Order: sequence, then structure tokens, then C-alpha cells
Amino acid sequence: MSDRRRFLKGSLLGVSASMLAWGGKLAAAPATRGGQPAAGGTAKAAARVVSTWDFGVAANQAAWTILGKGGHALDAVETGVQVPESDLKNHSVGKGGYPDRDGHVTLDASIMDADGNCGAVAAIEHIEHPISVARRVMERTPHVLLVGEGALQFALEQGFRKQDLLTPEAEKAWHEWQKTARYKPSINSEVHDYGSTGMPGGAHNHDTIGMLAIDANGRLAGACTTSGMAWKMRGRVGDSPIIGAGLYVDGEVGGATSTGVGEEVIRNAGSFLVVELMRQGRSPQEACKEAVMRIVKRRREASKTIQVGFLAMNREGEVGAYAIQHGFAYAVCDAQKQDGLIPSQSVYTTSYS
Ligand code: SD4
Repeated sequence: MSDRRRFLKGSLLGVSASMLAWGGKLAAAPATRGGQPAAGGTAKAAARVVSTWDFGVAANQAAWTILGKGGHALDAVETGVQVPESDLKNHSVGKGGYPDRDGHVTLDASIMDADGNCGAVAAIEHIEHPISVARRVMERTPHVLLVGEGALQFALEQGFRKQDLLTPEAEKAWHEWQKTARYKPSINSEVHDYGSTGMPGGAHNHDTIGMLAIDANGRLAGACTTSGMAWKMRGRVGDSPIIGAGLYVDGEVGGATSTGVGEEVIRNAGSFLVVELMRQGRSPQEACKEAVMRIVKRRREASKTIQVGFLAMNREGEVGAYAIQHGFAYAVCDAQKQDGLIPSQSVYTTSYS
């Protein structure tokens, strides 16, 4: 079990009953239409930000420096997820993330607002804050998604600094992995085992940060950023930069984001599905559960050993989550409490590894 997962297990044991109750009854904010202030502009929504995993607590607090002052949800989610992107101890997001099986740290990120504006980058290298490049794609290009070399070129044109993202710690872990992996980096003409019997990364194949925010004016936004699955194939892209898979926001309904094995999320258009289920009247929790059950139903065997978690917030500020495996948690931050961490319900209730 990784240090992070061990920490999470410990911290969840410390979650008090009162906090769980608080988590179950997240107060609803006044409804607004299309992510805009309600007619007349008098109704004030309760600002709230939620994000995946325990490291979402620090990310939420950074987002709150903007939301708490009445700032825009889009600025809040960008600022919030930059925290794990820069955290060298976090091996699944940004700088310090575990590399692909050839030793390259490649990052995926997406951002979306309540009006359907969105931007993303996939398999981008050498840039510490892919989320900010994704926002530039959204705001300064006619496109939605830039990948690889082209994404890097755009980032450099936009003034982002090129840097080495592979930390000594991550490099050491990669060398450890190579000792048992049936794969040697570089052109590998002898071994063509692409790991078709299972996803690489094991316990490291989740932990993306997905964040959803609603600001004091009722505007919704979301962001999702990751280094993806550890030891993935070179060129592999997960769910996080795919709008509708790793992230989706609709100002009339709410937003959803995902963590876990991206292939399963993409197959089911996971976050879009969660938002559409909320549109049909499901609560965020019910919608997340249904999206998880679609995956489990299609992949009954595989789902025993993979993790996928969804987190959703509707435009009233109601929050819910659901995961395949035990151990998923989400952070909640609002005017009442800035360091909430709530264990998600899951299909399986015992730990896996
Ligand atoms: C992916 N959803 O690339 C991501 C994995 C994850 O840290 O959660 N990674 O499939």
C-alpha cells in the first residue's frame, strides 16, 4: 500500500460521525439558471468546492481563497488543482508524477465552465501546470483538445516554462518497476507484451484530482488533471482530458468528474452520463452510483481489481460520490468548513490492493 493510501486509510478512520452527518446533508444553495445568477440577481448561491481524494483538501483550500472572496468558479478550480500539480509527493498528478513505461512524465488535463466552454491537453510533457494550458486552449484557440508535441508547442508560445517533471523519487520507482516488468524501455523489438491481461500501475492506477466548484453567483466550473496511470504505454491518454469522460459541466444541471482506470470511464462517457442522470432527476450520489454500476455490469470480473470513482455536484450545491472499490474519498469546502474529507460509498466494502 502506498504511503498516500495508508495515510488516507488512517485519516478516514478519524472521520467523526458528525462530519459524516454534515457530509450527508450538504445544504442546498438557491437555484440559478444556466450557471448565471437567478433572475433579479438577488439570490446568492452558497459557494462550495469539492474534489477527489485526500489531497483535495489542500486543493480546495487554495480554491477557497478565490471562492471565499466572491471570485469566479473557473479561477477557483484552476488555482485549486495547481496545488497537487506542484506537489512533488503526489505521484499521480503533475510534477513528480510517475512516468510512462519509457520514463516520460506525460500529463492530461481538462477544464470546463457552465456554458459549455472547455479546453484540454493530453500527453503533454515538461509543463508543470497542464490545467493552465488547458484553460488557454479554451480561451485563446478555436479548439478543445491539443495533444503531445503540439500541446507543448502551444504552451511554450504562451510563455509556459519548459522543465523536467521526472523527480528522483519517481525515477527510482520507475526503475523498481522495471525489475519485475516484462518490458524494457526504448524500441522494444523482442517483447511485445502490452500488458493486455491487466492495467499497469496496480494500486497507482488512480488518484487523479477532479474538482467542481460553484461560486457565490451560482456559476459552476470543473477541472481535472493527472499524470495518468503509472507505467502506461507511451502515447496512452486516459479519461481526464476527454470532455464527457473525466469531466463534464452543464450550468443547467451540475458537474461530474472521475478518478480511476480511465479506459472504463471513457467506454461509458462517465461524467457526461452522471450529469445526464442528474438532469433526469437523480441525486448526485444516485447518478454516480448508476455510472459505477454500468462499469461493473459490463466488466464484472475486471471490476474486482480496478478502481473507478465519480464525484458530482448539482447546481444547488448538493454533492455525491460513488466508487467501485473501498477507499475513495472526496474533499468538501464551503463557508462552514474548509477541510472536510468524506469517505465515498462503494460497491466493494473491503480493501483491495
Ligand atoms: C487515467 N483517471 O489516466 C486517470 C488515472 C488516475 O492518477 O486516476 N490517475 O486513467
